[in-house]
Amino acid sequence: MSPRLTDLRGLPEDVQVPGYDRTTHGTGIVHLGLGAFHKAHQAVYTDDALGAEGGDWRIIGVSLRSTGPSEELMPQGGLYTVIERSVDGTHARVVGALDSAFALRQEPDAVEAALRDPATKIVSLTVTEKGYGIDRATGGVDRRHPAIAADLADPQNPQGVAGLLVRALGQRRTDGTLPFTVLCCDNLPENGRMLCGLLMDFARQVAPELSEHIAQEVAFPCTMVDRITPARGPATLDLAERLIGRRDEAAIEAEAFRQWIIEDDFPAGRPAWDAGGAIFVEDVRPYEEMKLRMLNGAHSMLAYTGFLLGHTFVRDVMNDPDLVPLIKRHIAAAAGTLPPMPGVDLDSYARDLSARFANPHLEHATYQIAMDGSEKLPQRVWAPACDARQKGLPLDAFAFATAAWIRYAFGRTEAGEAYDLRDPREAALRSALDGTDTAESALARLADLEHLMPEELGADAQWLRAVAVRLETMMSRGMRSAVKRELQAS
Ligand code: CS2
Repeated sequence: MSPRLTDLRGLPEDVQVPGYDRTTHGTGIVHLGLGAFHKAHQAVYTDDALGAEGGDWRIIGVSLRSTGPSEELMPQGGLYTVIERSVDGTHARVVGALDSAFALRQEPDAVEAALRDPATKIVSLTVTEKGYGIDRATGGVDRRHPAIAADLADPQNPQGVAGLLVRALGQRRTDGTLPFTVLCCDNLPENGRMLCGLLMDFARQVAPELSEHIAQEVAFPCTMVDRITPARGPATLDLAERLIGRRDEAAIEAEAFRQWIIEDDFPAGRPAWDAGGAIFVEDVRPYEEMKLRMLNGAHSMLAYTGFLLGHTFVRDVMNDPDLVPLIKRHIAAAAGTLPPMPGVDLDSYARDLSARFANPHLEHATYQIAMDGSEKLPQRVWAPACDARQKGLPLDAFAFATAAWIRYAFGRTEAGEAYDLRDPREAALRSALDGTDTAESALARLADLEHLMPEELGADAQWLRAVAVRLETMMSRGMRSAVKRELQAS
């Protein structure tokens, strides 16, 4: 076995390495949610920014729950490899932007100190949609969320995002330190504004004077983030070893494409992320809707449909001639709900998406994307369905995606094999569907679940019929028949 990656000496020439001396740059960012996506996205942009313009912007990464990332990264001094994979080839890049990595559960004091440190100018987050504990109906905290409940009960020992950030912002205020900018990088609509509302509501309940401070003094720029980054497969570490000649326990794989659109609102400064290709705009919303509805919406649709047809990876779905036209139809239907976007060619964006999904080198599991549907479908499928309704556009694509998700939520393959939904509302979904044997009753029970589907859709007979007809075919004749029928009708 090769020696472990601990420094940059003697790496093969074709491996890209940081274009700056790591030891001369201090930290300026704390990142919460140290998963593969952060390592493939914001950390890479920061690496580019450090190479181009320097600055004290290295990152302290924090995992809120797991200990894996810090155990992998700390022995490597924060270094890790991103293996970029596209049809044009495979390219290894060692990223130097991470300074250190902590597991909150093991080192809460180090995390507290990092968030309180005047050097920290930005706190960025990728904790997934379900990580925040937001009540989508009110925009405030969801008291049933485990971390919210724990942090409301014991705000001095926070475990979740709201608890950590509100305590740190309070400490900084007491210390006379300017607040950090909070940069949400999850696939949520108006993610910065959403997080601001969440923190204000949490503060109202534990330290009311802070709520106004957060509203007035803390910046929450919204962002659109994009890079397809599958969960690491068993072959990733061996591939990294072949490419860099070292053992890298923290290596990840991602597509070559990446995009980051950010509202430029960083009162305490920011890295030159534009050096890595990030685009700064005044209003992220059109880009975020484009991505959530076209990319993520199609992803969810193909994940449920593909999983039930026995396709393990997205690339397998893209090799199924029945599914490709339906995926393209979904992408086009999503595009139809968007306002015109000057300077953006939605047709070419759509074509690129199909090519990205078909990337033969990525093992992106349909089961991974299928996770957390109750948190994803509202912005990916139901928001565009509502807009399509209002514009008098066809609802078929959204109804098909919704039916596929409900079929998936029964938790059994067509061969009768049980699987976990891996959804924060798994128990509620399962008990709603338990014993239902008709599509109408399944849909009616889900439409009755609080804070799930928009009321507007639940009350629309045409929509309910469009979903139920498709679900009925999926339940009685199977997914392949439902797909064929859809193809004939479209
Ligand atoms: C995917 C996203 O897992 C999912 O739900 O749709 O993670 C997707 O790969 C990224 O948003 C791409 O930027």
